[in-house]
Amino acid sequence: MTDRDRLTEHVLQGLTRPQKALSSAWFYDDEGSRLFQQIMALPEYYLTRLEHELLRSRADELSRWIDPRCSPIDLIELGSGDGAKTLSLCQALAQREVDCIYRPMDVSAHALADLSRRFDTYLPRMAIEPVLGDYFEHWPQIAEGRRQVAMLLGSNLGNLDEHGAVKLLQRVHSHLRPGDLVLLGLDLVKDPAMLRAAYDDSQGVTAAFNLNLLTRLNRELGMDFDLAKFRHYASYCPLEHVARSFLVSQVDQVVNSKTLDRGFVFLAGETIYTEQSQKYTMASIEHLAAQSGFDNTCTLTDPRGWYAITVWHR
Ligand code: AVI
Repeated sequence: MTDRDRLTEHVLQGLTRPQKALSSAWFYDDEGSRLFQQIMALPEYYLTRLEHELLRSRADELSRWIDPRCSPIDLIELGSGDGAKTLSLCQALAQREVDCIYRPMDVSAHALADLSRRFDTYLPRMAIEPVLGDYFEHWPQIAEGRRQVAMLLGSNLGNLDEHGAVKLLQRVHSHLRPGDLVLLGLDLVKDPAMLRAAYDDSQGVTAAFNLNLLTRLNRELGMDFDLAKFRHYASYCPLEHVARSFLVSQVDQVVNSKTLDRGFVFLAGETIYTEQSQKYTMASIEHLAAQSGFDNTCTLTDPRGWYAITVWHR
C-alpha cells in the first residue's frame, strides 16, 4: 500500500466518523516539518530546550547509565530528525570511549542528510548507520554480543494514545534482549495554562502547523478545504493530562475531494480532532514501563520538574 493509499483510507475513515479525526502522523510533509522546526524555537514551546539542556547537562550521568561497562552498544534512535539533540549524548559516549554505533531512524532523507553533516563536523569519529524508514515498521539488524539502547526523544510517544504507546513500546521490547535499554524523553504534567500555551503560541505557528494538514489534503487528495473557514483550537485537560488540538469549522460547509469523488459535510463549530500530546507523572512513567514489560531504571528531570528523561531496562 502506498502512502497516498493509506492517506486516502485514513481521510475516508476519519472524516466520516461522528467525531471527525485525522492523525497528527500526517502533519509532517515538507512544510509541516519546516513549521515544526519553528515550533521548537518558540518561547512557549519549552519542551525542546529543556530536553536539549537535560541531554547536555546530564550527558555524563546518562552515559554511565547507558553503559556502565563500556561494552559495545548500538544506539538506535527512533525518529532522530537532524540529530541535533543527540549529539551531546553521543559526544559523552565518545569521551568515555564507548564502542558505539549510532543508528538514527527517520522517514525524512533530508533530516538524515543534515544529521550526517552535523556528525561529520562535530563528531567525525562516531560510527553512524542511518536507517531511512518508519520506526513503526523497520528495525535495524544488530550483531550478537552488542547491547541495544533504543531512544525515543521529544515526547514523541505522547502523540500516541495509551494503547498505541504501549503497542510501540512492546514492539521495541520484542526487538531488545535482556539487559538492553530504552531511553525516553517525556514532557511532564505542569501548570495547565503553560501546557495550553505550548500548543497555542502567540505567533500562530502551531495554528499554521495544524492547518497545514488541510493544505496537504488539498494537494494530495484533490480536496477543496478553504483554510480561512477553519480555526486552530488547543485545549489541555488536567484530568487526563492530555493536550489536544482541533480544527474547528467556522461555518456550515461541504468540502469535496476529487480523489475520493465525494463531499464531507461540516457544521459550524464542528471539530476535527488532529493531535493529542500526553503529559506524564513519575507514577504514569512507572506504569507505562510496567505495562510494556520494562523496569524503570532511572528518571532524570530538570530542576523545576517540567521534563523527564527516563531510562528503562529490558
Ligand atoms: C512531535 N510532538 C512531540 C509535538 C508535541 O509536542 O506533541 C508536536 C507538536 N504539536 C504541536 N506542537 C508540537
